[in-house]
Amino acid sequence: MKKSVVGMLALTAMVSAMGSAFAQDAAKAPEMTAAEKEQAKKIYFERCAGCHGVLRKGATGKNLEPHWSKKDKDGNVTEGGTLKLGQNRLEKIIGYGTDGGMVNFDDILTKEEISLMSKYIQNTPDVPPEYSFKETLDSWKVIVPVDKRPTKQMNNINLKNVFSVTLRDTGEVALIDGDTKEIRSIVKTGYAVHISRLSASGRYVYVIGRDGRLSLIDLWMEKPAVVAEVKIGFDARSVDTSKFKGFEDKYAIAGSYWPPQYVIMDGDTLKPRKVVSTRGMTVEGEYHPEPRVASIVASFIKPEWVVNIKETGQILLVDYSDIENLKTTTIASAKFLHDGGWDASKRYFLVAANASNKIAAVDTKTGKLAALVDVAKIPHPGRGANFVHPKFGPVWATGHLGADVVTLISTPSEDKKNAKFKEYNWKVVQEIKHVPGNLFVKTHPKSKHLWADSAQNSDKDRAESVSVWDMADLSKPKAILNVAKDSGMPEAKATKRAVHPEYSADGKEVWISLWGGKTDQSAIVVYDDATLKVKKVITDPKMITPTGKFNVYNTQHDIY
Ligand code: DHE
Repeated sequence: MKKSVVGMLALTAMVSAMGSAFAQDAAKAPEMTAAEKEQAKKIYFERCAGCHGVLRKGATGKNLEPHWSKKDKDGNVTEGGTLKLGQNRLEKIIGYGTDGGMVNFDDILTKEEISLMSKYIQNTPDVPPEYSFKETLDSWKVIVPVDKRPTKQMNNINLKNVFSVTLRDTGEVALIDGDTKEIRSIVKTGYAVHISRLSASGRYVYVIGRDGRLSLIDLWMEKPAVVAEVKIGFDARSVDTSKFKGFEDKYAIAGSYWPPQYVIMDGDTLKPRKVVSTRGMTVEGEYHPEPRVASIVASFIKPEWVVNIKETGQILLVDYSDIENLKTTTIASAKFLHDGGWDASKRYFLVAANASNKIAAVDTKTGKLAALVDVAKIPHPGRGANFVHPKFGPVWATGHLGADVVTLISTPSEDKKNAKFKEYNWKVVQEIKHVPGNLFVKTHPKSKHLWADSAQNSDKDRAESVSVWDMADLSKPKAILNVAKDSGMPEAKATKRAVHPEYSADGKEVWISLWGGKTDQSAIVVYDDATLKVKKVITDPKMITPTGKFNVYNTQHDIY
């Protein structure tokens, strides 16, 4: 046979082998109707994309691409993609969760939905559309123009002690008077608001929905209401405002998960000014198509925002003093940046690189990485907690989703009386025994207590409880409070997760959300921080799935 014919045959054989391999994989991916795909796409966005990514490349959660594989150093495949896992295994993982930190979805999704999602993730992910500056601008709405807004506070609410409470599944935020515990207003917002942040003056609350809708609430109105809105992307988690002297209430910035970009806006109207993409190289030098914007925080010492890019592990210091000629410092840390908070001096921002099991600390004074601290599995601090440890001096605390500890990291202090603790700086000085599934830790400068939830723990009793330590004796919790029982609400089969401790402005009360099912009435249980006794249970038929609660004063001043 002629050489070229042999070559042709070999090529044909290779193409047909490839074809059949693809055909085989394609055949293995379960078929779905257009309607099933649409339904699954919606559930994926609402429940899965946050951890696994829109393109399913993984971050906090595992990679969910059909053909993905993980190899060891010798090239042997150690883990396969969703096609390799197959329908039965996927249904079990989604239903019952994993030891790796994935929660069980059998009380959130029906059996049919779990089966549907298992099919969906064996199919190739769709790439959602981009979202331009023009589209952002077109979505912008001013509901009450600045000159039609009050010039002074028109209500009798103590604006230093309001709580902006996410009602996750109704797409609303409840503004609750911290003094009287009355719901003063419920405003319509984007879907599943993630966080509320305050303007430097404390007048405006900014809330960002998972669907990218950013709403601006004016607390001075007789009944606080939304005065402006803009859609900054399709999927979002973070927002903050300009807090440096001379820029108070001037700008807002919101970060998007999809498309991966951030938007700078005018602070009092949300008029979009600039969209900046975050696509680029990871700290390991690989291109990533979906580097999502995780936490954003405003510096008090410079006209800068700290913008944490999840998949690339790059921390951006975005200088907003001249947004037309935007200057950005890019600091390499570790992949999978997520949530974080300031140290007590507000010079260092500590952010969890959660799936890298590290905490990155950035020095916002020098614009450099101060430390990359190895910690236990999947740190999840929320904003963390600052206090003075009896033996190690100033520390910042983080909880963990994947480990049974609360980690204390020593932080620098310019106060001479703390000079003796310098040798501990940026070291893990203690791991306090807790349980896995901790989402948020919290304390207050006026409190003696450290609070930690265990909302994602697989045990119902623990998921419904919070632990409280006396900071003078961290050897064991002073109390484990079963918030569900303390609420006096009827028992339910579904877990009511006790989540997100938040202090009142005076540091005397701790508010915990009891996050029940979508159709259950939930509650906020208010504890007296000194006695650990229930002071008030805030319930209302309108109180559906409360999650994050943001005391406006503590949020405005980053007190935690
Ligand atoms: Fe959050 C903070 C992302 C799941 C409640 N969450 C944050 C931040 C990010 C983030 C990036 C930091 C914002 C900042 O400070 O600028 N959260 C994500 C996710 O990607 C994830 C893992 C999955 C998802 O699909 O969203 C996720 N988060 C949850 C929840 O399931 C929680 C408990 C309830 C909910 O809203 O769905 C939840 N996240 C919160 C809260 C904060 C938060 C209450 C703010 C903590 C604070 O005290 O500031």
